[in-house]
Amino acid sequence: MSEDQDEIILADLSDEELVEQMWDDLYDGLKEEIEEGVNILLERGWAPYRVLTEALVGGMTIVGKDFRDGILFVPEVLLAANAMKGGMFILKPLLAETGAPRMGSMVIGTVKGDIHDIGKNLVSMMMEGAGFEVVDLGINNPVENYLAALDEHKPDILGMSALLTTTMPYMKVVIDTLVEQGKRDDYIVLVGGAPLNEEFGKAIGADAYCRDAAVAVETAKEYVKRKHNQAATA
Ligand code: B1M
Repeated sequence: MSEDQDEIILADLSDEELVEQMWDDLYDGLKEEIEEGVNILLERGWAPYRVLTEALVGGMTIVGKDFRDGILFVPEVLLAANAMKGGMFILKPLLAETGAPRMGSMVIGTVKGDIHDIGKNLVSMMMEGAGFEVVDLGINNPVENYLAALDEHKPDILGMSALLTTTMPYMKVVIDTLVEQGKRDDYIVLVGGAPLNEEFGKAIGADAYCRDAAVAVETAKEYVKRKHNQAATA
């Protein structure tokens, strides 16, 4: 960045200016500045979720547009992702500290061929904050990983993430395998990721498509409640 950038004192900026500066800093992959900005907003009384959505996800949306348009390339986007993760690391314990009662459990992972994990990590963080126990399988998961984790942890929910149009069909491979093995109805299957939509979720046999992490939490709560009610009346 230019020398002007070095002279900016983040703490002197208004909230609005600071958020815009953080979008620039995320774009430039400046992890320390992002961490500083997150801490300043928290000190000013911003709720962790607001910092996450407005300052971090807002910045990543701009990166995504320029990545799509060929203005940014993989190395720059990796730096932006690293800066975003720095900010998320600060927010993670705060989002988890809600003291929410235990709601249920979830195994989640990004599907085979896909290494995008920021959205999945966000979903994991928010689910933990809402009282769910989360087993995160990481990225690039073949069907065998999901099956092994489901057998081991016996969660209420299976969550899958995909960010590429080329990897999202793999979610159907996982669901079809569960059907073949007679295990599909043992789990609530929730799917998410930028290229998905509700129609796709239905077409592959998922219980629900979740647009974002907040929707994932609400959907998970609703389905777990429904499952427990069914068990109680059975
Ligand atoms: Co990637 N990439 N990328 N990338 N990348 C996208 C996805 C893309 C849309 C960019 C673009 O062209 N505009 C495009 C996909 C096009 C398509 O298929 N339609 C793309 C491409 C093409 C690629 C490569 C092929 C580029 C290349 O190599 N030429 C390559 C593929 C690598 C691979 O996976 N095999 C690639 C690589 C990368 C990086 C490694 C550089 C980096 C990932 C770093 C990382 O994740 N650690 C990266 C990034 C950062 C992006 C963008 C810019 C940002 C993704 C992100 O983190 N968003 C992205 C553009 C975009 O999405 N606008 C792009 C922020 C995050 C909070 O949102 O992930 O959508 P999101 O998650 C949301 C919801 O979707 C939902 O909740 C989350 C939180 O609210 N959600 C779930 C997500 N998962 C869920 C699971 C659930 C529920 C909800 O389960 C219950």
